Amino acid sequence: MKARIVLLAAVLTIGFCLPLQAAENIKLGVVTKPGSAQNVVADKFKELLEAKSNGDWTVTIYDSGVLGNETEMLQQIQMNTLHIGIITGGPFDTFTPIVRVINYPFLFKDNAQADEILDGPLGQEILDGLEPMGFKGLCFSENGFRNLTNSKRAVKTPEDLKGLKIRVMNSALHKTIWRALGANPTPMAWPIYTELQQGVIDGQENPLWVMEVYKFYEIQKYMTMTRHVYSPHIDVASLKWWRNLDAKDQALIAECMKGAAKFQRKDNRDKDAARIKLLQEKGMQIEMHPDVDAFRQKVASLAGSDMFKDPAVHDLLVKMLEAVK
Ligand code: EAX
Repeated sequence: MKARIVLLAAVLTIGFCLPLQAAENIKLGVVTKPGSAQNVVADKFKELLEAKSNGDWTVTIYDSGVLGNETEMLQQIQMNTLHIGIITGGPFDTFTPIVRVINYPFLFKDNAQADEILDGPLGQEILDGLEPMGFKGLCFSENGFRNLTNSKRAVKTPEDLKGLKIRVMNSALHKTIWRALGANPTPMAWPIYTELQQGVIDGQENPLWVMEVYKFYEIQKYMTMTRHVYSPHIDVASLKWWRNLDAKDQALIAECMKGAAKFQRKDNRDKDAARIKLLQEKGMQIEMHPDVDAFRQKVASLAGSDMFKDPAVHDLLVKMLEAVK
């Protein structure tokens, strides 16, 4: 009898000590709702990882801000209560000024250049630069080139921005950009439909998909194709969590996230032409050819400003500006 109890205890102990056989679950957060750029990345990542791991990994997506705004999700990732986030570049600004280098205005000429730089060594430097803050940067997917919308008037030159209250992301750089352009910037977390509807703010800036998915055409009459900032998502994992994974799992997760990012960037770009048509049909008045040079001149001295006073960040910006020439 005693021997049997000892045997049972031994079996139970071994059972509890063995590595988990059941699927491991990844908790992934996005602030946006289904159909959004971030959600396309999240859905594709889930599909790829669950298929390639033969079910050893499962992914649960928490979307529509159920975990809080993007700043709050980044804090959860730092604490490892959230494993992965697909987070817009802007809100990283409050964690580290290094991301200002990729949110720099009028940086990339086009999509191809954004891909080349962000998938190359400079992009990797930015991802590595997130580690001291507790983030494992996996790769970049995209929100896309940002454009201005507002409810008050057609905007073609920076002069037209005077007095307009424009919502910006929680990013000191974005606020500085819009102040330099002559608008009245108000930082605010996502989502912002109610604030636009109630007139707390006159306008906002985001890529085309946002105007469609969030139905901004209902409450924003004017759009200007400023393409002032190329806005990546940074796809990040909790560094604490990441360091406890074995190398094989790390490689698989990184590969699936890169695959998802690649898929999503193409998907987003393929849909842009149809979006412009749809937004026009919905009644938006779109300024296709604003005076981009005038906008560019207003922010030309930004590289020498306080935003880039950290020498390491400034050096990286100089390298970046050289690379995009
Ligand atoms: O994707 O806060 C913002 O303006 C972001 O672009 C938001 O995540 C929508």
